Amino acid sequence: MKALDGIKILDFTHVQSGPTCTQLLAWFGADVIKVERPGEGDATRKQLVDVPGADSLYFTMLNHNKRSIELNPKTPKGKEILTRLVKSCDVLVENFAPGALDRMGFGWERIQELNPRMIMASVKGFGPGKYEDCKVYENVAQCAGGSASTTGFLDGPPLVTGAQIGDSGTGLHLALGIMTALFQRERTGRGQRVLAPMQDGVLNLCRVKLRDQQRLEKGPLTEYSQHGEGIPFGESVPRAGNDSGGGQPGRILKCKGWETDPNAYTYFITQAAAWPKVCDVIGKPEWKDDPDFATPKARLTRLNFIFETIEQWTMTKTKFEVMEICNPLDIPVGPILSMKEIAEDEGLRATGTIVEVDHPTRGAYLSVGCPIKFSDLEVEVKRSPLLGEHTEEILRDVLGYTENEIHEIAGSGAIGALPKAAE
Ligand code: CAO
Repeated sequence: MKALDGIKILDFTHVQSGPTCTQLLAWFGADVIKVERPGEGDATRKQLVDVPGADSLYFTMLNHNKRSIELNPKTPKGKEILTRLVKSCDVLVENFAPGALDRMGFGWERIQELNPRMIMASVKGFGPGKYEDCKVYENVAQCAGGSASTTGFLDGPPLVTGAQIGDSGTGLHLALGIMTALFQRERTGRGQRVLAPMQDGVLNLCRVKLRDQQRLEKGPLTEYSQHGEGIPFGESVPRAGNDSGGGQPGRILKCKGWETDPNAYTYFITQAAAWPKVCDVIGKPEWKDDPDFATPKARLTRLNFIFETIEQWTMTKTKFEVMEICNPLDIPVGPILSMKEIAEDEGLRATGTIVEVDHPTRGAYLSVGCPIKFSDLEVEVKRSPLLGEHTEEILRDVLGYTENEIHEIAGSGAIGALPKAAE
């Protein structure tokens, strides 16, 4: 028994934002039917290819546990099939460019007519307004949502982050919106539209920076290191390097081996409660009673000097030794883990967050499993579908077409050639 058993998702998503959302729903037990353009499929199948002829990791890592149907809803027969799918599914999820679904003849009004219980969930780059018609990718969302202007160093240009907060972040927002709409439908019997604009999702994740924007209007942001360096603030929240975003000062510090290992660093937080232990560990017990260092307020103007001194200590230890020494003392630190270290991490493998998945054309590959853990819901990560692998099965078992009708459909151009059975 899975939480979303019996829920059918008509998955019109592609690239990253939408597929992350429907992958989560599939992990929670929904039957996710991914509709793909005949002969081509989701463009990511052929992007960043590492094994010639096989679906790319970009595709496989975002489309686990789904079924794939090849379908062109722009043909008359394709429209008939899509109409039947809309009538038999609970949620339609899409992240096409604005207007694409309307051009197919399946806008919100038509969907409601066909199935008033349907939830229609969309990712778009922007919400209603002057940019609503724009096509948007990850980095555009990071820039328009306030992330890039607040990421990077004070003396450098805006930076985008490696975490896909615009795509995967918005996919998460949309999944929460869908679950909420499903819950509401239990009470009202009605479906509704759910929209997760990428700009809004990124801004939601940058909430603390809008907090700081308003604080800045009242005076300098004293916890930002530029304050201690005597650099005046401008009108907007500045880029703050690796400063901690909260009230507990923190920095990334070099560890043993940093000269050759680009990831021999630790994040080190000087949480007020742990300060006396920090002083002992780094060999500065006298700082505990020194008025220049004893209080958080006194430390604020000396953060650069304090962290330089702590770094003299961290440079004598590996990032893992820093963790082993500081953790028992409740000093919050964290090693900078490389993707190689994460891929090999036994703990993440044991919890199923890193999983090895087998695939008929590409062989075994690593993926990120479900990052949310439940006590009463087991998530099994199954490989992504081959293009059109389930076309016949869906036409027959979900929509009730007969074998003869399926062969007729195959000749109509609505589904392309009938796929071979997959392993
Ligand atoms: N059969 C036939 N046609 C299909 C089809 C199918 N199964 N699936 C899609 N198409 C058609 C669409 O109808 C559309 O045609 P028209 O423009 O003629 O109406 C066409 O394919 C292209 O769709 P698109 O504009 O969505 O795709 P794109 O590659 O040009 O743009 C993207 C990609 C991501 C920029 C755009 O979809 C977008 O802005 N989406 C919303 C924001 C978003 O999700 N961005 C994140 C992207 S990364 O996660």
